[in-house]
Amino acid sequence: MKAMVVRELGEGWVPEDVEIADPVGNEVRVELKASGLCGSDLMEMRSEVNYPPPAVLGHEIAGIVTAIGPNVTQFAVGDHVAGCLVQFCGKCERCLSGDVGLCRHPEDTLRGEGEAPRLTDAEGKELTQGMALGGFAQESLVHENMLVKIPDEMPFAQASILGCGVVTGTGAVLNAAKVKRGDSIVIIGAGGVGLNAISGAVIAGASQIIVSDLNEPTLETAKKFGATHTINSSEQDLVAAVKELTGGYGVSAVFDFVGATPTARQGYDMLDRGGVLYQIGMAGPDAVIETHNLANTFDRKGIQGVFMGSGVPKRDIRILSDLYLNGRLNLDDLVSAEISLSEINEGYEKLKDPETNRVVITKFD
Ligand code: CXF
Ligand code: ZN
Repeated sequence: MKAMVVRELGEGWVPEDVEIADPVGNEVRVELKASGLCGSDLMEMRSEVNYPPPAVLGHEIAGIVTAIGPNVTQFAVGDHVAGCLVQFCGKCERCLSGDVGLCRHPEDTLRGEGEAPRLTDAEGKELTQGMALGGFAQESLVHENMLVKIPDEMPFAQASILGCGVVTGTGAVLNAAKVKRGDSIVIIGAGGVGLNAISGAVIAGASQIIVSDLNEPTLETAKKFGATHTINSSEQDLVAAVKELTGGYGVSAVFDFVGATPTARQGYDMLDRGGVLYQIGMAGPDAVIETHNLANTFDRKGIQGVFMGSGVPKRDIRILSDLYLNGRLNLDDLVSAEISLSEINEGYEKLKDPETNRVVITKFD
């Protein structure tokens, strides 16, 4: 099959002929119909920490099941599926209590030492499968725990983005913070992930959905998704503006999709008593803020990290598909461009434009 491979760190993607194995155990082979370009793959392309080259990256996938391993119970050939990078065993105490994102044995979704690799290059050498999905290719071989059946009516491009940006943004609001009707919240950063937090807040019935960003076109898109107030933080003092909009109190939840020290600081400082700052954006080890004991105790303020929406992707992706099909979740405006597999490098260039939310591969020839 054709795949776009990262051969050298930071050198982008090159087309190659790649061998994909037949499914064993609980593996499912999927003919890809859509694969989204996420910022994390760009980060991984430049870093050898998690998925050293040569590697097939790509982790926002949707497609059709073409083969199943002998132990697969949840899928049949012909099923339409979407993927999610959360790896979970389904058997440990964390999984059994529903917190699959904190699974004790995520490696159970991979092939073991000594087993033939899932992906090999033309010389028979192993290729790293990015995030256990390897979506920048014509096909993907995935553990069934990382797939969700989606309705046949669900368009593949929209389905592919559910498993990363959409579960992450909506899940922060609906799973982690459990925003309620009437709440006042702030979303910092309204890119392809933050926009989904706006959708989540609309679904939850929040009264004030205050969105801050540095880009005017992004703030216009935020309004389209349901922001009730927008603040350009390059022009205004964000904390003062939020306090003014909330009668001086501040908000019960702030969702920081940037995660840098200045946004975390602002986020914490605009919390109402009892409020929580949810950190979703990953800004690296230098992003640190100081909090004070009396604010955390007397004022009951806090900080909570959120990863991949802190939910159950298999449940959440189904719910999100239904919401989309019933006209209650805007995915169409997230898909800013559809490209072919060979255009990944250009696709990432396009993503730099603040008016581009998500770019999705939908042509695989
Ligand atoms: C990522 C964030 C960085 C670690 C891997 C998962 N989430 C989505 O792209
Ligand atoms: Zn992603």
